[in-house]
Amino acid sequence: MGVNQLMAEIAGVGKDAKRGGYSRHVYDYADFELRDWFIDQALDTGLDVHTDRNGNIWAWWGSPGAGAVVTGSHLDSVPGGGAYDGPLGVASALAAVEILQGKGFEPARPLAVLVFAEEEGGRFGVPCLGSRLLTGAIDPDRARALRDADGVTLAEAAVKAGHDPKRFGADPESLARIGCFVELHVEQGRGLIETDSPIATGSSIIAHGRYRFSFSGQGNHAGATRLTDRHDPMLPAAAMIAAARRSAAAMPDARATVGRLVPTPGGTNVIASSVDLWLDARVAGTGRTAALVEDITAAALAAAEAEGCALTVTEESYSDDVVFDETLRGRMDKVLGGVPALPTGAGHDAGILAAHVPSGMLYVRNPTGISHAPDEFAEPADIDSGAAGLARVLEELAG
Ligand code: HGY
Ligand code: MN
Ligand code: MN
Repeated sequence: MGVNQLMAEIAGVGKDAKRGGYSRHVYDYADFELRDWFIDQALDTGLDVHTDRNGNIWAWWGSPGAGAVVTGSHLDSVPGGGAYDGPLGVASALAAVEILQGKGFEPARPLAVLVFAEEEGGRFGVPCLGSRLLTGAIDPDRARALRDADGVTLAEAAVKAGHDPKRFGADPESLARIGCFVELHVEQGRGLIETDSPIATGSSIIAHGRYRFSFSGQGNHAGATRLTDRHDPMLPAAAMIAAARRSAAAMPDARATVGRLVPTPGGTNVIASSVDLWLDARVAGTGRTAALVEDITAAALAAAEAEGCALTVTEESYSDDVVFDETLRGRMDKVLGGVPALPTGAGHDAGILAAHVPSGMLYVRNPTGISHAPDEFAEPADIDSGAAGLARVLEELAG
């Protein structure tokens, strides 16, 4: 089945009527539906499927073995996300295998399609959770205890999904099978709009981290409490958001975002007792993300003190700069015919794997340049070019 048909099959799964776009999170109903869809498609394509101890799904063409050429991405989304971020890489991987099977290609080495769990961290807050667990980049006890917005732990959600969370953790045997990893992904910026190429390879990913800022003050009555008697955590929270933009603007090509803010108790006529907000900070260069966060934290602390509030800052995840394997990218380039090589500010499982195995990315043009929002888009013709390009890359690597 062609990649556009595969994408059409899942277009209705996990639609978010309230936010728009899609909300598909690990071990929720949409995830179950997408996992079942992927497994059915993979079995129809003659692949052998198994789910590893960390909830990542492997679909093998040939028996699992060392030196495997692995491709894939993720099926989960951010809240209210687009249709392509993640699923396009999975559908393109399935379509690329079918293209190769259709031309009678026989891989000379094992080949697998891999679907990672919870790449966005949309439910449990840590991005690339499945690939971090696989590679040992996160402590399994910490992972098991991660809680979603309803207080459900990853361990509880995994049990409900039929997995055994006691098995979470580094999986050196599975990791050792990967000879190289290539992830196809919708482009999440304007990099390909300014060129006339429908596809590109990935050159690098800038460092990025997530930090939880918790301001606490004194809950109180919105009408009966004079301004002079207040310790309102919303004030330093607002100051921190403005400081994030100010600090990032002062640092070349830095990015700082607060997209999630949760006041407690959250009443219209109530002065909040505490406010949690999450900073997404990204800038290339060793130590520069830390410097950016320090700058923002200093301003947040000063604002908290001025309002008689307290502040704690917790780093929830961090990924260093990634430069994708030059040799692998050269081999991709050879068969793709000199397409652009794009740096990106978006994190990927390929970025986590890059510390362990030669990894690369193949981007498909997004004419809107918008991602993590319902407007994310890719033209069907460019999507076909992506799957065809991925098939050529897999043929080159597994031939
Ligand atoms: O947030 C990111 O960069 C990726 O989409 N997980
Ligand atoms: Mn994403
Ligand atoms: Mn993604």
